Amino acid sequence: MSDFNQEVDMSEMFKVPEQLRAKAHVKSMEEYRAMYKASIEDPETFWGDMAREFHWETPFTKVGPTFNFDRAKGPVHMSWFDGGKTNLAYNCLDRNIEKGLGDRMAIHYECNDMDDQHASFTYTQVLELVCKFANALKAEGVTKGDRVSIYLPMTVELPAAMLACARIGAVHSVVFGGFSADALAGRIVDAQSKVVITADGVMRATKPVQLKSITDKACELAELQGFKVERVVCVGRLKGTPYADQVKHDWVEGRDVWCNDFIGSQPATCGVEWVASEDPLFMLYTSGSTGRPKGVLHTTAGYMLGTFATMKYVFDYQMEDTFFCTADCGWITGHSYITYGPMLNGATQVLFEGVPTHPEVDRFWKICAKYKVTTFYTAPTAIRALMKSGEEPVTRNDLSSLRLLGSVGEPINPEAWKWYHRVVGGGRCAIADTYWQTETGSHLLAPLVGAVDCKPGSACFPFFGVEVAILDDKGVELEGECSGSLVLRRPPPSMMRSLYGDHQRFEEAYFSQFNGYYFTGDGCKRDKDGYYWLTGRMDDVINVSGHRIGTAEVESALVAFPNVAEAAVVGFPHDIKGEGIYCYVTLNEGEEYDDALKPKLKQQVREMIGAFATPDEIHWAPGLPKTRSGKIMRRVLRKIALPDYLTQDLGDTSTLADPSVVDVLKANHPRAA
Ligand code: 6R9
Repeated sequence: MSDFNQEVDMSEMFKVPEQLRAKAHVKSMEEYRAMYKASIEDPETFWGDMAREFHWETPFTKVGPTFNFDRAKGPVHMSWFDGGKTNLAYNCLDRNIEKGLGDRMAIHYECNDMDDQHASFTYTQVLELVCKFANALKAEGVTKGDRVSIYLPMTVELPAAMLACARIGAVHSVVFGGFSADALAGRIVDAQSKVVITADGVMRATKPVQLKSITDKACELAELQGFKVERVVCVGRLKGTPYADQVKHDWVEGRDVWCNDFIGSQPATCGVEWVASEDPLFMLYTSGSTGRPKGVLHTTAGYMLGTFATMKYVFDYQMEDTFFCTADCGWITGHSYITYGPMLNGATQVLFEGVPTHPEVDRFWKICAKYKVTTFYTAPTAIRALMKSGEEPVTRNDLSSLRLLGSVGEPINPEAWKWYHRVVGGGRCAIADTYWQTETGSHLLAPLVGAVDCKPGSACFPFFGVEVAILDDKGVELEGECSGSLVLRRPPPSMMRSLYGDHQRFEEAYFSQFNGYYFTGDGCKRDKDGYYWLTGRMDDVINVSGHRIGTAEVESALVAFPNVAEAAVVGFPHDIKGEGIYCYVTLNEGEEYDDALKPKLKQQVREMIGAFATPDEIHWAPGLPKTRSGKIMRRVLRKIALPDYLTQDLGDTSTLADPSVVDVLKANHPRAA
């Protein structure tokens, strides 16, 4: 076992690398503190001045934040930069080109296969592609406020399609390419997207992903739910390549169009739809503790400032940098630190289509060496997986260009932090552990690498404009060294504004736990030096390889299987993935508990959610531990899911309706076999 979830040494400190401090935007703790103070006490100047670096078609009249987090005082709302009109795509592209960056590399596209046709795109070339896309969408009748679903692999068309939507004021809803037809259908129907942009397929390592055929199925499922997709735009990613025959899909005349035909004859310039600061930019579904995924809604100007500022200060972005974020644009990290944050800064970045282990376990490092990457951003799960292959795959590549390493998605265990620092960073790079959420749009906690000495495993301090507090169970703010629920007192600029089409659910999901605060769902400690340490989710959300999965979603996929009566899902510590998915399953009366069923149940979850949500373990549970009022006692289930379940203290089980179910669960434990 790694030291994940174990007690960590909260005093171990890594000093700011001096060569980094010399050039950094923020060079000392005093400077960080002064800027932080200004960002909270004088947002009008701090954020207003920063915002004026962008183009505003109509200047804002107030910086903000204007907000109410207290439901007792009326509906929860928040806004920034009221009165202003701007456009994200314009600020990412046209504005940089006007500044003379037109010939600068925006995107180095690195394909799945090493010998494929990698390509690089300048800012001017990205703008042309975006304009063609935008014109084609307009010709299709897509206008301001319409939703467009995007289900694409990591090719340049993905950020381009997002920016095209932004350019015309349409709202993009990107669905990660690992989601199943069911999941995609649900998201299309919820967003009411008449246009879906997909690809024929893509190779992930040596396996094809059937994106178009999954989209076809999703459209059928949507139609069964009463919603008709009118246009499917298909990027011919594998068309004409040696892999073309690996993908199989239908072609619906009148609905389907190849992307080349869709955008081919469109002009390479396109006017801009100026949108209000608070007009929606995108929605992105994420898992919560209950019910179906939530369509997190982000708006324009605040999101622009949040992603711009964190890219600049947390990654200490400098003109000569080359940035490589390994996330997929289907997750928030790809939205904020591929499509928007880097482009707003005029950065050069790598867009990687493949996986870290193809053709060999050193692919990330090969890419870093090839493009002389300076700033590398990945998830702890990837670091832990690559650690298993030892140091040689890293050290055989020239990684001397690296200066900053980022981490995101889950707590990074100190062991992985130190390996990342020593082996990948050669002991000379800064590490930025960035804590944030789909809901917050950009970093909440992170060290500013030129100013903050780091403690391995801590996300350090709040970013500018982020006012955090730690509350006890009663909702009282704790001072100094403490442990409790992490909340926000006020909205940073890039905070989500609502859940798409369901403001009441938004209030209940995030503002009902503690009056007057936004609840992150995470537990957090603050040590004696004021450093913040995330301790994991406090709700029924599990974090598998940095992917958020609601236990309720996996449960409803399982009970959709004909023989299943009931299911209860919990997380358990997993060496590589951080957490694994552990499912207790009760079959219908009279059904036989046959292990041959287990793979079928796992398949059911893959089909209803996606492969990344495949259960690790299925535990037959003829009975579940329930209280007399019928509530499943999850804390007992979490303990029985541990490898050392036999010696675990299950705590007080006297309120169980039938305490004997616990013995039955121990007796047929899958780990005992
Ligand atoms: C960006 C992203 C958000 C949840 C969040 C928390 C966990 C993310 C973390 C972290 C500890 C970090 N999380 N980063 N926990 N340290 N550096 O991952 O968004 O997919 O919405 O997940 O992930 O539990 O609440 P999202």
